[in-house]
Amino acid sequence: MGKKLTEAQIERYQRDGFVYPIDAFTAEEARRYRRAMEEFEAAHGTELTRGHNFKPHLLFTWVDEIVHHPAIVDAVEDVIGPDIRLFHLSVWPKNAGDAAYVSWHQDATYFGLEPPVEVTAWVALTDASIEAGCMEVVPGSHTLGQLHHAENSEATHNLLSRGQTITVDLDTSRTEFMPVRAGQFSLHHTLLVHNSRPNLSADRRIGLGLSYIPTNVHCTSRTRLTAMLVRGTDRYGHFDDEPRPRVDFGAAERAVHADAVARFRASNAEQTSRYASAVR
Ligand SMILES: O=C(O)CCC(=O)C(=O)O
Repeated sequence: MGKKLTEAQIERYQRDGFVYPIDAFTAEEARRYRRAMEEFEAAHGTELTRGHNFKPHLLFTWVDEIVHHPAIVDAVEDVIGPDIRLFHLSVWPKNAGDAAYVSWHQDATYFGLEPPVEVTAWVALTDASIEAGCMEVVPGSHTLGQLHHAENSEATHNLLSRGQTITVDLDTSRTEFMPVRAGQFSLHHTLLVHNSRPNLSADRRIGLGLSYIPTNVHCTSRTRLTAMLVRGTDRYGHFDDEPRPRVDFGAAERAVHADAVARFRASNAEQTSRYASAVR
């Protein structure tokens, strides 16, 4: 038995590369978080979607609260150990009936993490059913290593920033959907092959993808990245510390966020060209 996961859940993560559903908070708390997000979107006339969806834990105290939620961090500790940094965070919203989707990919592709040890907790702020376009995974694909991806910047409905898609033939005859209810989360391995289809339900589907790494993992980019120490100690110093937000969308918070996102995008671009020259 781990801190949060059962032995069977830990084994499932190791064998299949994912585990779900896991309880974090109540549906009422999920509604509170959703309200905070949508009030911000309405006040600023913007949606926290592609282009505006990176690292909001540096801007909003309510996202910071989720990043540190004991149920989530305990489950993460069960699969990557006690010294944990948050490497990245993306918001994944799909409006009711819109065409947004996510193509088949592996998260590791442009992260440049060495060793490639990273787990994403996908936390649902709304029910993410099969109809609403929850994630779909290829069980066991985290053991295939890094697969070839191609970019498609014209795929405007693809929520991935570079429209990257796996190009090798995939056996998708045995996929599994990962539906989760508001307040629940799933965990998936950085090399797990996954996608998600459009939201055909009558409500918006919103999830937060929290990417955690053990502190020994480093990024191979020349750009030095930021990451938040969430639990334990860091004896390695591979990242600059990200401070926790004190107020929502304050001036200091916006400056920290802009710097962290700029560095993340620069690293991503470096990894993209390195990846392209390595695989061609
Ligand atoms: O939210 C989605 O539909 C996809 C999320 C995803 O690809 C991820 O968290 O890695």
